[in-house]
Amino acid sequence: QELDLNGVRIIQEALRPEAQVALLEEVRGILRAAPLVQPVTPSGRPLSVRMSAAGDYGWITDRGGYRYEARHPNGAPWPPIPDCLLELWELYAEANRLPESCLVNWYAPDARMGLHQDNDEADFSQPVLSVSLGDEARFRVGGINRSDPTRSVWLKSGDIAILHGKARLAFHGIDKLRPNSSRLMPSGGRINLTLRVVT
Ligand code: MD3
Ligand code: FE
Repeated sequence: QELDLNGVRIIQEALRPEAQVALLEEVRGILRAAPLVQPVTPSGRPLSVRMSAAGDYGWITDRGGYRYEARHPNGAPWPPIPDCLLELWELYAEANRLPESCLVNWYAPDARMGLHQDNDEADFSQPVLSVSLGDEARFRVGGINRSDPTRSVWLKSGDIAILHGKARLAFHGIDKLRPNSSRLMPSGGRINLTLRVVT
């Protein structure tokens, strides 16, 4: 039920099925106000993951670089972070600040996320909390150097991961999804929510 992967704390089945359904409804509300976009890297390569956000800031990448912005690319402010997510932060993050951003990552069945480091935030002493919904995903985490050995685990719908301490700057990524592995979204795919302190 609880697992440690290179310093990443994983709480399996933290959300019961009913809580997952309720959270999915909140995510649909976020996406009505802030539609998913397919971001491109600064070099112009599209990511396979589509993204949106809630909170004071959302993470953006385009020809202008990687950064946090207070508005959706369409000019609208990001919608607020749902209370149920703030409660999960309170319960699990052991942070001394409130989250300023909830990144919404949408994985179509063939989407991936290459090994990367999250370093666009100003305060690495604050954790990142991630919630997975929908199809299972092979999550890989290494160390603070790209060449460090990695370990991997399947993240399932309702699992929470907390990245704190040394793991906060660990390289990590999503290798692949397991198709039709969850009944939460019958048409498949995966949503990952990450709560972060940004400033
Ligand atoms: C380890 N998301 O949004 S969540 C990301 O499943 C991201 O969408 C993946 O990597 C996803 O940046 C993985 C788990 C996660 C999130 C942030 C981390 C692991 C992390 C930050 C540092 C180390
Ligand atoms: Fe990341």
